[in-house]
Amino acid sequence: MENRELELKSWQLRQDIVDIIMAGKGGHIGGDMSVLNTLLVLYQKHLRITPETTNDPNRDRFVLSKGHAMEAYYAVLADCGFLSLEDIKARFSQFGSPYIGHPNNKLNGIEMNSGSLGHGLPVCVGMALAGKMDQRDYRVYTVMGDGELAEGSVWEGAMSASHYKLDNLCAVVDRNRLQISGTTEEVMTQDSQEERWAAFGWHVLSIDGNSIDALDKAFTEAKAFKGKPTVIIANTTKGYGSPVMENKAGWHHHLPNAEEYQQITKDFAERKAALENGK
Ligand SMILES: Cc1ncc(C[n+]2csc(CCOP(=O)(O)OP(=O)(O)O)c2C)c(N)n1
Ligand SMILES: [Mg+2]
Repeated sequence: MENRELELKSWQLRQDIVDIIMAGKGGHIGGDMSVLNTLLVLYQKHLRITPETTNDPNRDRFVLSKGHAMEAYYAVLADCGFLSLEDIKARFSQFGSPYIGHPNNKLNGIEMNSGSLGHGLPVCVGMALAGKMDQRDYRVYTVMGDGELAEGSVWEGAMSASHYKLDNLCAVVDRNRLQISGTTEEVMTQDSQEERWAAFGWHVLSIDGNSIDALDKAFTEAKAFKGKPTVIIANTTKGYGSPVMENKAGWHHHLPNAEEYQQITKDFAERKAALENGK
């Protein structure tokens, strides 16, 4: 699929995310919006996995380490045919439903349960190392939040990945500069993530993480780079897509009211129309 088509699709998927959240009466809307384009580009253009190959030992592996962004992951999995959007909307967050607010590996296409932050990268290091030992050519991807990087286990994983020269591993940091209770710089200083990952022996790419073209290029570069794992620092906007929610810590987890819902829907439709009109 061409990147321009993906741009258009992303506005539809943003609406799907908001509709899932409305149906379930709440969700992690801010981090869904910042990570959506990363998931979309990965699933549509780079990850070698289909709904029919989720148990194939040669499949690429993906772990959403910032598991709270599940509504964005549902929208992408449904778009790629792993799950049914209608079914998700009908049962999201209901008692006994498999469609919970974090990744559930009983669902087709979900590699690992997550939600407790700090676990995705260490597990992916194991998967990538196993791939090398078994001489398989699959690749392993994970996406972390920037607040998540306060977890010590992330850095244990980071140092093992470079020690074992896991160039089949690519981590993305959703650098939206907010976490649950404020800015990352207030809660736990982070700058510069680029320097920190380089010091841990990683190949570092720092990009505009809202841009589909930039994400596509970065995943291509990561694949070609040999000898070190790659981290993509995706500089994003929490709540991306509507000023109602952009860069607002209070929208980390939120249920839009009727007025907010209308405005967000209108903003998405306008952004999509502007793209279609070539603006
Ligand atoms: C181990 C652990 N501690 C605390 C939480 C609660 N929690 C859920 S989301 C979140 C903030 C995460 O911020 P960030 O990683 O920046 O995510 P994003 O901004 O992308 O939503 C926290 C603290 C958790 N899920 N796991
Ligand atoms: Mg964040």
